[in-house]
Amino acid sequence: MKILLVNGPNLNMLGKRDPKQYGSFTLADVESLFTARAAELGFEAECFQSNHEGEIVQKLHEARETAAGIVINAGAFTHYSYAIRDAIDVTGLPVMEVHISNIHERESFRHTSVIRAVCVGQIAGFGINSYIMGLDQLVNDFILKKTTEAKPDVSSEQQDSLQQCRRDINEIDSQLIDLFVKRLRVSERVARAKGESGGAIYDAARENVVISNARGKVSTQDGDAVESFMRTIMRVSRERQYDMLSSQRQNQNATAILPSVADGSLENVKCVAYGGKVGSYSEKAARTFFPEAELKPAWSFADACKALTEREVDAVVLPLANTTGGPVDTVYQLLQQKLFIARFADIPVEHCIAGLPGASLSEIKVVVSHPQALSQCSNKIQASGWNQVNVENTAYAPKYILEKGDATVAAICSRSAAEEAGLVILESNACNTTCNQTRFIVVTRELIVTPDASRLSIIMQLPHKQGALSSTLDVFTDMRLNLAGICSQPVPDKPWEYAFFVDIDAKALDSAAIAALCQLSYELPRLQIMGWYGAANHLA
Ligand code: CA2
Repeated sequence: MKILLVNGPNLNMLGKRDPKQYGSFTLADVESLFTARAAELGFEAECFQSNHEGEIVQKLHEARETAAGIVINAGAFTHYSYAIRDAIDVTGLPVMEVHISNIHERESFRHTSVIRAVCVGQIAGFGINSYIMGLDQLVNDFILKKTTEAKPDVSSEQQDSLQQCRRDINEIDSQLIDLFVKRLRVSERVARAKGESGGAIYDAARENVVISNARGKVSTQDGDAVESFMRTIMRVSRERQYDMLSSQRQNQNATAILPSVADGSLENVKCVAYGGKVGSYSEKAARTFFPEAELKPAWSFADACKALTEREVDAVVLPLANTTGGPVDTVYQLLQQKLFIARFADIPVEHCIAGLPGASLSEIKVVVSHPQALSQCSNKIQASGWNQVNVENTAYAPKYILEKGDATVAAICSRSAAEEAGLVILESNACNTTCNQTRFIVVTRELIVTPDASRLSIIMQLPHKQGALSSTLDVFTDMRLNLAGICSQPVPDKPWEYAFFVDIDAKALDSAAIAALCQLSYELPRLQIMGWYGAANHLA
């Protein structure tokens, strides 16, 4: 089986002039390398070069009968010869377009290839290797695969028209891409103008006019598709504009509160509040975060936050979520005040069942704990048919048991809280899973961004309109940002309104994340930065 290599005008001059652009290898070098590689792949190469359009057209026609595929560097004909384009098309063979130089980085007339849509691919910019890469790709993906792949159950006529459809789509895509890039350039000019005048990037009224004009141009049947297309184009264009503005740190709302360098630290935290009492999981977490600090127990999570806002303590440690029980709703509610997350740690949690001395597991009728701990042990509770009593914190459960003095009532709490109260452990780990973990956070009054920050947490409130959540999430996708988590919580005092808590994987002051913040701060009714923080293993 033969592979034809076609080189177009002036390529016979390779190695004789212009080595900067085309290297110092000659056409003979190209042809012998190509022939050797084709032989390795099990094909015979036929090499052809001409400076004349008609001769190239003629050669392509002949290849219909003689070759299994073609690699072509059509030289400058690439950019304007419809005759060569049509000749490639009539071969019906897989044809790979190659170029020595990267035509997309050169003069603009070289950016267009009129043969691209009738070729299976284009490889440009790898010097003499473009020929080899093109050959490998052609053989492996379009000749060998085709012969080994089971033929789909469609007639050859259908195959032809499918191929034609694909070519048409390739051609249309390449026009769309050119136009879209042109549009992006104009958007950049708009951003520069708005940067100078301070004008808003998002202009809902203008976008609605664009949408209704677009709808007006097409039939009702295509209206929705055209609207979605235009909205996507406008969103991506806005993203480019916000990116430009945020990199100049101009004209921003949310990003104005961000420091320009991430050099914050928790070094000055001397006094820390936590919800619960000595022996609680929160105390253990607070100790993990701050081995040297003075720790102050508070009756509730809300009291701990009050101590922070009233400047009685420098930080608060709170449980945010659990791997079995999910989000700790009260903490999410508290975070909606202007408080910030400065660190997190995931701490394994094992709840035990503890009773009065002399109690036995088989006689227990009621268990007492925080609702989160009860839900983390729900399998055991349901299987045993126990009634449940809620208390404010797992660490308060032992006190409840002591005060009740009833051997049929047991606490679900940490081993240390049980032992401290003098209770006996009736069962060591009553959790539904053996890998139960709680995420604890350090909360501060100010935003502290440490250099090792890896997670950005925000609260967003969305407009009440169709597609609001998905188009907001698209901003993160477009900025190549990974969402580590999202959950919704009711907004206090606003019935049936919800705030979305979003965790984003982003290194401290990452520029894509800043651009996203800049954009969302303009486009959403509310955007609050909750923190840009790292894990607790290295406390700064
Ligand atoms: O980069 C390529 O391979 C090109 O196809 C080369 C063409 C050019 O018109 C295309 O835009 C890109 C030109 C080949 C000219 O070759 C010369 C070789 C040596 C000295 C002068 C020209």
